[in-house]
Amino acid sequence: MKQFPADFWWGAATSGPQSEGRFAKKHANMFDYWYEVEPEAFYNQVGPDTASNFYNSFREDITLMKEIGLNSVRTSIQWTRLIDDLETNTVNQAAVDFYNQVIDCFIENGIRPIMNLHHFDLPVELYHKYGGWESRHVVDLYVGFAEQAFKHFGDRVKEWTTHNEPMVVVDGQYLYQFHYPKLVDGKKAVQVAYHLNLASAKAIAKYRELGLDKEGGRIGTVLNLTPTYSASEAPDDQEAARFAELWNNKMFLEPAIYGHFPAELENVLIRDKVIWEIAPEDAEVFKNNLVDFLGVNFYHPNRVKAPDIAPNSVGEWLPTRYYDHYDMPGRRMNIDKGWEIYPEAMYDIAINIRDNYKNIPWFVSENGMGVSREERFQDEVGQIQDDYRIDFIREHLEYLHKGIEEGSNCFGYHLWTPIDCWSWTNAYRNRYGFISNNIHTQMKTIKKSGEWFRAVAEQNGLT
Ligand code: BGP
Repeated sequence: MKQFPADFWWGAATSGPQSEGRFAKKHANMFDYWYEVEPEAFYNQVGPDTASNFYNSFREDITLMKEIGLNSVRTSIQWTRLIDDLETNTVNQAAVDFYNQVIDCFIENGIRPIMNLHHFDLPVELYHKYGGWESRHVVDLYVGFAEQAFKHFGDRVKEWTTHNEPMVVVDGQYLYQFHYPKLVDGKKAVQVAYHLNLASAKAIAKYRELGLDKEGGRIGTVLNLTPTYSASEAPDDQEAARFAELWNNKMFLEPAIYGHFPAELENVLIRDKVIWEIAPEDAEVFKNNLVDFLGVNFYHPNRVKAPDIAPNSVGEWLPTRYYDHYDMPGRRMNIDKGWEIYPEAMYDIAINIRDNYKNIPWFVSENGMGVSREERFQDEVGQIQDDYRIDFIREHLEYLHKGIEEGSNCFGYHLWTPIDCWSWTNAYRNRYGFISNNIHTQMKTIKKSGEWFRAVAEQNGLT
């Protein structure tokens, strides 16, 4: 038996925009809007309007989550739902009532609610008016939203996270065109990365100003800590990996945990004339507002090699002038999603945090396997026999366990996701849940992995 630490979080994660549906929501977020103007950008033209209907079915959904043994669940509070006036940050009473009921329902069912504040769901008005995260003003508006969330729900929600995968906003919106508005603008990308970091630090400051940390509350952030592996030992590949690690991971990790940006990264950005604009007081804000804990989303490793082009041979500044992706021959793949499967990385992450990031308390805030057309794995009574998911989770937990045994301070594991939910442009193509969701009938059924996970949670370990 591989035993996990006492009080280990066995859970799953979702987000407001991916589960609730747009019901009774006053504002549109970036995705709501994008779907309105370009529905064909979404798989099968399925948008976020219904999602998994959590707004209407949260009681039944939470009962199912309890049934599969989850002791903790992360979701997010939607800025576009909670706030009525985006400039003055007045709250919407129906939203306050809704989130109160959700939080109370989780607690009544013995599930610890972890609330995130921003999961790619900026109000689109703030993009159109100010350029969204390009603007310092939007940082302050976000802190105002965070303050309202803390004030209304901080008495019962004891763990908060400021962002989910902020790097995806930088990549998707400003570099690689997979999220609206699909820009390619390195300079803006750099500024947005800075502001997202600043927003996190300022929200943490607000949390502490309200004294919620003194009432047993903790605040952190969720990063997609995708470890970088170099294609070879050759110096130019090693150099590429070094920059990829700085750009993709350390740009968010170091401010969160050390209160400043990596000097090496700043030097490159200065040299390339794309360095962010700052205000003199920011350094203190970063220094004084470190995270209490870290959430780590891990799906696949990032393998890189030296780029084919010379860094100075291209016009527009893009971080990929310093590295290229590398498809390792013989790698194990989840073909449906197109991601490499590499559970060993779980151990590497654990040791990296132990040795380089103060051994800060952390949890796996997302891990999972997206599989399409899962109906093909239904048995005669209609239950999805997702043995591949069980194997996937087990292997990742084994490597995580090894890291914990060697002293890494990990306190939980959350699968993406409790109930199959809507996922950005992929909509419902890839299913990740312990519980399946028929999007035509909204009928929800526990998969084999849900039953398996319940046993793991009960035993607090793997047999
Ligand atoms: C993560 C996001 C989640 C979820 C997941 C699966 O990066 O934090 O919100 O979407 O990826 O992604 P997809 O459905 O695109 O396979």
